[in-house]
Amino acid sequence: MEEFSRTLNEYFALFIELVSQWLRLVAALLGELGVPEVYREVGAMGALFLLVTLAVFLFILLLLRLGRKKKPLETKPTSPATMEAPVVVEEEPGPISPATIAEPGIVEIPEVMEEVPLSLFERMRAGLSKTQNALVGRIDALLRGSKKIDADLLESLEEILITADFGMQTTQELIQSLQQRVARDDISADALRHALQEEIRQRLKLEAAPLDLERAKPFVILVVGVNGVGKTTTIGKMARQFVSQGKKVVLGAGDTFRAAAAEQLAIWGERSGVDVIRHAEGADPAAVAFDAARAAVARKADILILDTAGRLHTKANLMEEMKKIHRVLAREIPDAPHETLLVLDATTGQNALTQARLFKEKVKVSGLALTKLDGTAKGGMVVAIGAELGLPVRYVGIGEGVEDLRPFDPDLFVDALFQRS
Ligand SMILES: Nc1nc2c(ncn2[C@@H]2O[C@H](COP(=O)(O)OP(=O)(O)OP(=O)(O)O)[C@@H](O)[C@H]2O)c(=O)[nH]1
Ligand SMILES: [Mg+2]
Repeated sequence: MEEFSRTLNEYFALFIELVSQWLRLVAALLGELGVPEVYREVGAMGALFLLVTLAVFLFILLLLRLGRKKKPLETKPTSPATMEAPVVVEEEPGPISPATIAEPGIVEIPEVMEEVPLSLFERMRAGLSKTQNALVGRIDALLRGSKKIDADLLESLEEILITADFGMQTTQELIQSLQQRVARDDISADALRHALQEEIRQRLKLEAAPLDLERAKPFVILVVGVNGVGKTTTIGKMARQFVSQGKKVVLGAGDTFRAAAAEQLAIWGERSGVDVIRHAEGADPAAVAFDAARAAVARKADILILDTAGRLHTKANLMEEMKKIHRVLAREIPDAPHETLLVLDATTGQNALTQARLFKEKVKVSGLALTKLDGTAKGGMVVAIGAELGLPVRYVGIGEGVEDLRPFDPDLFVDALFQRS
């Protein structure tokens, strides 16, 4: 301790010596410059003060620069909330109420997702996690707990399939084919699991023609469905994906029922750099279809996607309106619409199946988009809908990001669903 205070004293004396030398030096310099003696000491003190201030300033600057270099690590987004918040603020256009817009900020999520790249398979798995838990999780628990593959086990399996919304018809078909296999051979639990997986896969592989966008130019997609199923959002995501594939896209805001609907589509259009043809609220949707078809031809678009107002299949006048849109499109572009895409909300389970059946009776639906699969444990309806209606599932929605609308791939779907964690 004594030694320490001695060293401190020495340093202090050295410091005083340095300061007085500095003062003497500067005073002498000022004398050389002809400064009167009374001012020399003050001048030397002032110069010292300036020097110390400069040194402190440079030190602070250095600290700030070091701090800024470290910043990216500290501000790395850690939760979806922190990632989304600034985007919503930037993107949301003033006059539109958030309630009417399909969460505009969400469209930026894929940019965030790119930082943590997920493979298609992982993305599909994540999107199907609720169904996976409720279906495959329960099936695995059942098979683990059973010593024998017998009628009781198949009955429990049947109940699980019904709960996951495979529907009565599809469930019974699946159980019957499993019963036949069990009757034929003495199969193991693993073989039964595999057999079910393959039966499901087979039912998803319909013979329907794939969505061939090259078949016509412009290829016209008419999007229909009841309120709130995700039509406009699906169109926005499709447009963005098509544009990124180098296609020229035109959108038609055929939902003239609400002013905000055209606005919602216009925002998606703006984001993807796509032209949106729109009329005033309350205008005839067939007139929008007409103008959109003309614009798509004139602008040499590859794809025209037409949005429509959500409608109940039970409302005869609305269904008539749809037929008129069909007629107008066909008159302007040969064979248009080339695809009538019925959008269904997967969270509504068997209700969606009923909707599809009724829509199909009224308009020539050629394909389905099943949205919100991420929000339901009833993913079995994907199988039921394909199998019972013979309609191909073109797209599935497994989240709110642009990349979460996926062209439907039966193999990827079944593998993701049955993958053991
Ligand atoms: N989680 C999830 N949400 C989705 C998905 N697809 C659409 N949505 C949400 O569903 C809501 C309704 O979507 P819209 O596109 O406005 O539905 P719409 O069918 O156009 O509705 P109307 O124009 O009123 O008939 C929005 O909040 C979307 O973000 C999906 O795959 N997953
Ligand atoms: Mg809409």
